[in-house]
Amino acid sequence: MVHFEGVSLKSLLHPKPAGLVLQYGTAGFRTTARHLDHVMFRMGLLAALRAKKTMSTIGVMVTASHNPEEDNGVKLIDPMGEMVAVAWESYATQLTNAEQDALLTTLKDIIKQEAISMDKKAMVFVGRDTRLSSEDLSQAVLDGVSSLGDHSHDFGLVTTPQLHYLVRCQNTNGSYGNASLEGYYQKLSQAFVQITSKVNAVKLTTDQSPLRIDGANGIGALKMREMEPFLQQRLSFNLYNDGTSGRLNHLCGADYVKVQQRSPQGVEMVAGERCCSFDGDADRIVYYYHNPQGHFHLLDGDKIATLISTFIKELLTQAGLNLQLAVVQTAYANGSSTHFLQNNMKVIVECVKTGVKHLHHAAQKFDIGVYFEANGHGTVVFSDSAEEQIKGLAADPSLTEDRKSAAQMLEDTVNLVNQTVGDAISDMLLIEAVLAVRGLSVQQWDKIYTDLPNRQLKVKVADRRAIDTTDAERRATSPAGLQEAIDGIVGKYSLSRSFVRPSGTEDVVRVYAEADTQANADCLAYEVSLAVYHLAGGVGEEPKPLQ
Ligand code: G16
Repeated sequence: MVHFEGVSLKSLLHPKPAGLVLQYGTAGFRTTARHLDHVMFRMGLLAALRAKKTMSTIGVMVTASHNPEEDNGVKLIDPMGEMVAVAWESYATQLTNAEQDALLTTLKDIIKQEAISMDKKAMVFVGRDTRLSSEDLSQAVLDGVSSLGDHSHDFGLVTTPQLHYLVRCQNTNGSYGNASLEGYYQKLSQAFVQITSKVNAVKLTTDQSPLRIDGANGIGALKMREMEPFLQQRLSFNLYNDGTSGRLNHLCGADYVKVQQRSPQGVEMVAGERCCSFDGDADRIVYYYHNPQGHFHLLDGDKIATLISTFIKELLTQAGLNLQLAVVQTAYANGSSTHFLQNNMKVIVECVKTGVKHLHHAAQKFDIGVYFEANGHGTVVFSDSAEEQIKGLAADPSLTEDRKSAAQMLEDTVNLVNQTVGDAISDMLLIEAVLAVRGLSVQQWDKIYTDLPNRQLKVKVADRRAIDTTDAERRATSPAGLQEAIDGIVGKYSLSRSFVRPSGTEDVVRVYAEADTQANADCLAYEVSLAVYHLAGGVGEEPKPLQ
């Protein structure tokens, strides 16, 4: 029996600021941490309901990922480790925005609509990032779960993808791995050691310098330190921005490096040597290096998707496995990457809306779906049948050495990948393994294709919901006249493309532009920003041309 009066009483300890309305965004709720206590309590309630409904363990991660330190947020994790089902996002919004006196009615409505049996106890896994506000906020989640009489396990400081992994392990009786951090480190390290142990024979030609890892002053560096002993010295790396001094995501981290197109502060750059940056909760990664002239070169999610899908495609051919491989991107994917994947690699490419939840589901339609957002958020998903075929082949004693070694490397790749969600640590290990096996330096990887110059900007508007989009966010349907204005501006530049969309994690409109030269991409982005500012209710200073 649930004592709803108890829920009501406990909720008074996590009061909702009257009138505050929040929207479930690209990856959950995200705003200033001051406004999130009631949201966390209520997400604890919702996670418990979801756990009862699915009769599985559900995850709640307290993080605002790439946002500044003063923000926070929450991501809900479904039984197989994926983002919570879209249908439940509206329940999350209803529950979050219900005024205090309507909370119980809203809760009971959800229970009724979903026909949830309240008899059985549920289990919720909770994790948090390193933000100062995260400890109290995760306590609010735990309060929400316990107020319904349900159980929780607090994993404390974890990366977002680690919590996704733990949830999946728990719900698959260990067949995906052991539901512990040690299990995570062991699974990934073992696969990495297996793949790279074959490398000496293949002749290692990749640059021998240690990998420089920028931890964004977040959780990633902490977890790399924990993982280091498991890697058996197969990966030489140095950690920077490890959270011991600088501010989270400030002038560092994957988002800063990608958007600013420059190396982070605090990382010692040596020409030709490879570096990578995680974001605040370690679910994104980008690589980069400086050339001998000191110019910055970025290898973003598109380059990562190309490297990984080429590797898998070659292994499939070598193993003689006929599996359908596809790459899923968003509108932010550089035009050159899409062109290369479709025309040179001849793989299926799909474009979907921003948000890993969209990419993940699109990728699941194929035997092997490689999905990456340009910002470095992505992974690979293998269908059950693909996994079975790979495992079966790897164990087939009648195979030639060549086919057997390809099948075994595919099997190790399956184990190295965190299939639940984009994972900076798992992606990094896979990239390092591919570079080692293929004997590629970061410069050789970079040369696979040349990015079109591009620029991303943000515009502040009174209400970002004024912008609506269609065609996987590539065209704006409102406000009136905006798309026509963008078309007119784009028409003035060569090899150009631009789109705008409301961010689901920050209170801004995002502008993306690409063109034949950096100067043109910058002008295009500026002109489109100006159109957004004037047609969509810009606030504050008018956008200025880039220097
Ligand atoms: C989240 C999502 C990503 C998305 C990013 C930016 O990343 O998980 O899929 O690309 O936000 O979204 P938006 O452009 O809507 O602000 P993270 O790493 O911040 O959780």
